[in-house]
Amino acid sequence: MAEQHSSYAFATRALHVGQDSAQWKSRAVVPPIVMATTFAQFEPAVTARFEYGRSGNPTRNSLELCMASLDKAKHSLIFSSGVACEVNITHLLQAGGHIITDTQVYCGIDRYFRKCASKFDLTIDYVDFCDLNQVAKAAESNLQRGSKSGLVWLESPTNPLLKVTDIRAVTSTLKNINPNVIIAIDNTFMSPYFQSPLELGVDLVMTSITKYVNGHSDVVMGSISTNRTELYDRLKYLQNAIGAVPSPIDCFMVNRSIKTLALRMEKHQKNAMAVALFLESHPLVKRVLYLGLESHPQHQLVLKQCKGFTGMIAAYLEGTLETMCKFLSYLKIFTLGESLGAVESLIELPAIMTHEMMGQWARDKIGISDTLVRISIGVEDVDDLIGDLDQALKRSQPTN
Ligand code: P1T
Repeated sequence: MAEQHSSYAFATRALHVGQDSAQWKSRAVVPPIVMATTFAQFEPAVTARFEYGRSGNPTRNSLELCMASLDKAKHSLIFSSGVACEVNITHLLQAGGHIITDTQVYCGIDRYFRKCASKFDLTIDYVDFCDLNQVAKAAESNLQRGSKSGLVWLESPTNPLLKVTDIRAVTSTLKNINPNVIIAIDNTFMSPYFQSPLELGVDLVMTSITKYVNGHSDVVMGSISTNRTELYDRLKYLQNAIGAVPSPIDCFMVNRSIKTLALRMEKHQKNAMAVALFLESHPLVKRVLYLGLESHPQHQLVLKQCKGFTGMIAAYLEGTLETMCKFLSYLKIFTLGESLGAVESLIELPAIMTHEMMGQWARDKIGISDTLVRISIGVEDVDDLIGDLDQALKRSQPTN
């Protein structure tokens, strides 16, 4: 399938776009792993297509075409991690530039903004993207500073508390105030299967491919998709200049995984819905956050702007940090570990694992307490998952 935006549906595009066997002399049905770091030129500066592995690679190109199609974008670039995408996007700014992001932005993204980008005299405003007045105020202060090309970094839903931004409302508020502002969104939790932010006014969609898109806990990678060719050209230049490119083997792995993205996302969601309902009715669970539950504060917004609820759950349990540690140690199927979006179910305690680096004060401010667990629901048999959670909850009670 040569064209990126065929009339075919998601699952068909995931299987075929960029994977066309006619592009290879061998007519290989699977994109080959092209390990060459350099490509022979016909004469000086006359190439078949690729010249050097940092600036482009055939195995990577297959994935870029596929990811662009799934994100409904003209262009996509694949990087060596999700964070590498953030670094390259931040390099679109001039020194002295201005970033607006959410108070709940994933701390691994915020670490680069706060600890590294700030060294280049970039300032960061934290707002609650659910409050359009705050958004407008930050955009105006960005303009007053003379910063014409500020960057806005959205994340919806957020990691780990699943706060949802009204993407259309925020992008139109921002663009009305400053049409030059660059709006990027972290689409990692939804994947292109459940959310298409380019249709909602966003300029750049970043995805940590490490999570759902690869989905097998064996590749670290990221992508940026866009319909704005001038931003794509600048990012392609930056990618080559900065050098954070993935290996062809990793691209091969994701070319393979992406074919089952639709299947996996459906199963993640189905399992997660059942687990969320189980947890919500469990006496030892104080509160469950899941996009598919009517009790989620932004469930209606999710129905409006997303195509599904994904596989991520956050839950506040009864007890203390000690109870949580016991509960986690009793689980048999769930793997205690960082990361998410994998075929195997993962569970973690953000306060002392993924979000420890935020510090207690910042965690308390947004509600990441010691008794919050984050669960990434995999594609196992759901009765086994529920049974495992049930036995571990019962055993971890203080009376036992
Ligand atoms: O790990 P990397 O591919 O660089 O992606 C970073 C990243 C970006 N955005 C979101 C929403 C993320 O969750 C992550 C990575 N997160 C974890 C490793 C985690 O356990 O939350």
